[in-house]
Amino acid sequence: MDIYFAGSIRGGQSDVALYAELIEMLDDHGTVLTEHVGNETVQEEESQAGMTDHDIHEQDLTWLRQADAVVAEVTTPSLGVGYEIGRSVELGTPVHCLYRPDSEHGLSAMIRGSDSVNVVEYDSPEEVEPVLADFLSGVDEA
Ligand code: 6IA
Repeated sequence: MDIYFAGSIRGGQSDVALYAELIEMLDDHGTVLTEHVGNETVQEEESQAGMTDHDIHEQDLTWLRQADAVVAEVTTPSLGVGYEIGRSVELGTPVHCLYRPDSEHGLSAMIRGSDSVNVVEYDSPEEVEPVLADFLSGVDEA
């Protein structure tokens, strides 16, 4: 199963270590297409590789079309993550959003209010592991 993990990059990388933990967890259930989201130096690496914003957008859309499931950590607000969630909904890909309610940022009504998006509130990665396992086994059986 191909899993697209979405997490903030230019929106702010203060949760990057948590993204890396979640990606490691998701690796047990399939192939994570977007492991770079958990890498603190992604911005330097991709500009060194000569990738333009257009290249990044096209590559990410190719992966979104390929993905069987999308998991988005939405606690740090990110335009890119919101856009990816919207595109996934249009593609009909199942989406789980993970949100930590103790955050200083409220969750957008466009995410919490969408019938096509599941929002899971959690405090620690250990707590969310069984929820992700359930979600992904449901996708696998569909
Ligand atoms: O608006 P944001 O940057 O916070 O959007 C983050 C989301 O957009 C992530 O879930 C990624 O899937 C996608 N994304 C944004 N930037 C990149 C990127 N490199 N590489 C791959 N996916 C990305 C940025 C490097 C650039 C500064 C040269």
